[in-house]
Parts: sequence; C-alpha cells; structure tokens
Amino acid sequence: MGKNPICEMLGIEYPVFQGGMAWIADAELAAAVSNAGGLGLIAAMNSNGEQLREQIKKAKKLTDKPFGVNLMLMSPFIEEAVQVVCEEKISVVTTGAGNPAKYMEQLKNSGVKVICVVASVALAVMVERMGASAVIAEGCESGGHVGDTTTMALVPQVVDAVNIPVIAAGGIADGRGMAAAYMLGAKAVQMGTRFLTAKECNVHQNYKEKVLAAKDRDTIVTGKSLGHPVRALKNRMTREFLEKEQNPSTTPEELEAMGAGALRRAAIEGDVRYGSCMCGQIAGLVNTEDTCEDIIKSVYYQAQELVSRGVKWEK
Ligand code: TUI
Repeated sequence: MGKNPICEMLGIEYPVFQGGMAWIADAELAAAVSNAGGLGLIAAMNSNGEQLREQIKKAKKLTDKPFGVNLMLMSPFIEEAVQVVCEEKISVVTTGAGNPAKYMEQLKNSGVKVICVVASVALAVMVERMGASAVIAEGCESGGHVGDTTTMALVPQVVDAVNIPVIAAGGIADGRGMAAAYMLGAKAVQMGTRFLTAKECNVHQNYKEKVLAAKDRDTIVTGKSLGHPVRALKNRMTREFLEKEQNPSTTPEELEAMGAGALRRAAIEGDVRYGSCMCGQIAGLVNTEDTCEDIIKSVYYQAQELVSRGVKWEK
C-alpha cells in the first residue's frame, strides 16, 4: 500500500483521530493521542476563548507533534474559538454539529486546515466546495450529536461524492472496524468511545465505568424533537427526557433546560444517573482501560493484518 494521504497531509504516523468530545477531550488527552502518533483534538466546546487558549498552550507543552481543535459550531463561544485557533496557528481543526461556512475563509486564510464532520452527502459536497481538506463521515452509531444515517451506508456514499479524503467515524473501536472503514473507501478513522476509557482520559471515573460496563443496546437517542438528537447511555436522565419529549404538554424550553449542563454533570461531576453520558453504540466492545498508545497501535495493526489477509469464500 502507498502512503496514507491523511498521514501525509497532517504529518501524523497513524491515520487515527480522537473524537472532539465536549467536556472530555482536553489538552492531556489530545497530547497523549498525538504523542502516540494519532491526531489528538482539544474540544473547544466547553471553553471561552481564554480557556481554549490555555488548553492549547498546555498541549503545546505536552507534545511537539501535530494536534488539532474541534470546533462545535453550536457553541456559544464559537467566534472566540475560531479567533484563538487562528492566533495560536493551530494546523488543523475539525468542525461538527453544523455548517462551517461562516468560518471557512478566516480559518483557511490563517493557514488552518479544515476537516468537517458531516452526517450527509449534501454537506460533504458543500464543504468540499468551500475548501475543506477532508471530511469525517460520522454515522449515527456515534455518541453525542448524531445524524440519521449509519456509518455503513454513509461512508461509501460520501466517498463517491467527494474528491477529498474521507475519515470514517461512528461504531469503530477496534481493528475490525478500521478494516471495514478502509473497505468502504475511508482513508482514516475517528474514535470517540474507545478513547473515553483511555488511561489518559480525564473524564470522571463513574462515566468510564459506565462505558466499560455497557452492552450493545445500552445507548439511546434523545432530543430528536429539539432538532439536535443526542446519543447517550440509558439512565434516569434519558428515561425522564424521553417521557417528557413524548408528552405533548412539554415545551421545548423545558427540554432544553433539562439538557443544559447534563454532559458536564456526568463528565466532570460524575453524576451518571442524572447527567448525560454521551457514548456510541460500540460501547459494548469497549471493556478495557488502555493507554492511547496501546489503543492506536492495536487498532491500526489489527486493521493492517486483516486487510492484508483478505477473505475469500469458496462457492
Ligand atoms: O458534533 C458532534 N457530536 C457532538 S457535539 C456535542 S455537544 C452537544 N451537547 C448537547 C446538545 C448538542 C450537542 C456532543 N456530540 N458530532 C459531529 C456531527 N455533526 N454529528 C452530526 C453533525 C451534523 C449534523 C447536522 C453536522 C451538520 C449538520 O447539519 C448542517 C447544516 O446544514 O446545518
């Protein structure tokens, strides 16, 4: 196999991205992933400009490898975050949960490569026209804010529709998933749930343990009625949210109020009963706490081995 275009473009060793998990993906996790040869990403979601700048400076101290920032486009601090990313000369950002059109020019003019998370072919085509360097096709198996197409169906359709490299995300946590992503035409993978239980991940231990204990059917999507569906581990919070969502007398404001702060409550405070434990459907496969280096190398080499072995069934 030739050189990997994503590794070439970003100057990384392994075509493995860490998801930009809000309230979770901090400088320490991003630096650990980047030091291990993948692409670490700091989530800008939870911080204002100055807090983000602090995280960036911290990551620069912890690694001399490339790392990026994930821009959550619905964040109240999005304008500040874009400004800080440009000033700090971050080499790559990923964008999610919206259309990045407004920020594309500023980022590109500052020399920042923009890789957009898309949940549809239409957005993939649009961001390619706007100058995105690659797209992350994220299926609805993912944790957090999700679209409605599965990774299996979305990735090959996005691959056929664009001429930039495609990174697959959603439902991938081991070398089998990565090998499958290659077969669908992706050049790299992004994993969130697998890195949630990484040793270097600072998410609250209660949250980690809930992910480690989770089985295949333990996640659920809430918030469809609000227009931003979110996948999380089932708990009292998701049960009450769904009950309210199905009750016609509930106002959208009540639901928004219930959701506000819920991720922070779980990830920082460790309230896994009444907080939002955003997590992908692949949680059932994630049963160990490993270092980022072990995660990246085991997933990558297992995928290489599977791809090189191939499978042919006799008739
Ligand atoms: O953004 C994510 N995952 C996230 S963001 C997040 S923080 C949050 N907290 C509470 C409520 C909502 C969000 C937690 N997880 N993944 C990337 C992603 N982007 N998934 C889906 C999309 C997406 C969906 C629709 C991107 C664009 C889009 O429409 C674009 C348009 O045309 O407006």
